[in-house]
Amino acid sequence: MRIGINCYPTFGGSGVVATELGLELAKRGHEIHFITYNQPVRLDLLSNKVHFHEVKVPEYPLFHYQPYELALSSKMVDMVKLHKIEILHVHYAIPHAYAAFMAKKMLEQEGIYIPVVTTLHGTDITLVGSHPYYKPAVSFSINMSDAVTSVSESLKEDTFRLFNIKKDINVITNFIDIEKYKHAFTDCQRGMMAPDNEKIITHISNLRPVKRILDVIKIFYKIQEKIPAKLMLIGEGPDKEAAENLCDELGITEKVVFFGKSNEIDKILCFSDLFLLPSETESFGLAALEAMASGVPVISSNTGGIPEVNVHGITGFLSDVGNVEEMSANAIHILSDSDRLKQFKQNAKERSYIFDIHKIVPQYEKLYKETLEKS
Ligand code: GMT
Repeated sequence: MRIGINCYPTFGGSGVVATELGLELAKRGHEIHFITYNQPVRLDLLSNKVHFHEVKVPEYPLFHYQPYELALSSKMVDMVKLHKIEILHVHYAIPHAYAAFMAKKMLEQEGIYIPVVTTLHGTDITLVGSHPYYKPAVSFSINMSDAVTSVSESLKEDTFRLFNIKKDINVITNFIDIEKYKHAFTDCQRGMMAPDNEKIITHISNLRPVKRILDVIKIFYKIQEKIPAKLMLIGEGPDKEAAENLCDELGITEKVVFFGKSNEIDKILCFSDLFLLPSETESFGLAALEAMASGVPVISSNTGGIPEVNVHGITGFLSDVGNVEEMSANAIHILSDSDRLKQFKQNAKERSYIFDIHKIVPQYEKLYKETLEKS
């Protein structure tokens, strides 16, 4: 199949999932066309099967807001015609599903039919999409998609609860390439990060309010009171400064490393003992899955789709959002006994296998085929 993929080309989970999906589909013989405003961060391999088409938005002083959707839908039209793309798969409804619908309508005028698959990722539904200013357009573009997928059961339920959706929603979970995480802990050069007696706690996110970074710091503060530990924070975002200030206030600045954005999270996860994800809401929690695939247990909130990934008492522990006391007690429980820690690490790794890329990507292929057959 010739498949057009549109996503945010950034470090966020939806862009990562879209990119990894495209690369795997290419390995399986499909021709993939990424249509995005930058080359996606994890797209390091262009080939005769993987193409990147940049959406350019010319600046014009008249516009207070530059019309990105217009440029995107025009680029979709041009690329579908030029490369004979058969199906468009857009990740994150806003504004991609809307732009794809416009492209589809423009192409129809020229006698070309292109089905659109929309994958809902989370905040496009729960935080941003359900805002009254966007809701009618988001509802409309989901209903107009030829097929809709969500990354968890929880997100599917949220979508039906928050929008008037008349379409079926297929749950196709996020995934990871298990092969990439197959390394022994001894390869990790852990000693560069911390002495043997210190535990390494990790958090990876875009440091936005929804991630509750201050809870991450508070949980870590309580852990390090009982167990020698370091905190590795990976990512950039608006709450970074508040996190730095809290570390300073609590006197733990020397124990916290702010890494910034990284393309090598598997290397950082490799020497981690515990992952923290106390988010306010999370449709899936790809970062938690990536941690688990590296054999890192997860202390998380029990919100959204996280319980579909992290299993309470097996791969980590789940608590109510904001329950920092319980989260730190659970973290200390795991970290304080080396046999217990070993068992949780093993459980986390084993659990991640059910989300292996080779099990999930065929579900998208099947959906594309069915959608094309219906059209
Ligand atoms: O978490 C974010 O703020 C980024 C966002 C995105 O669109 O990249 O992540 C969402 O999609 C990921 C991939 O499907 C999910 O793993 C995240 O749970 C989801 N984030 C939220 O729901 C907050």
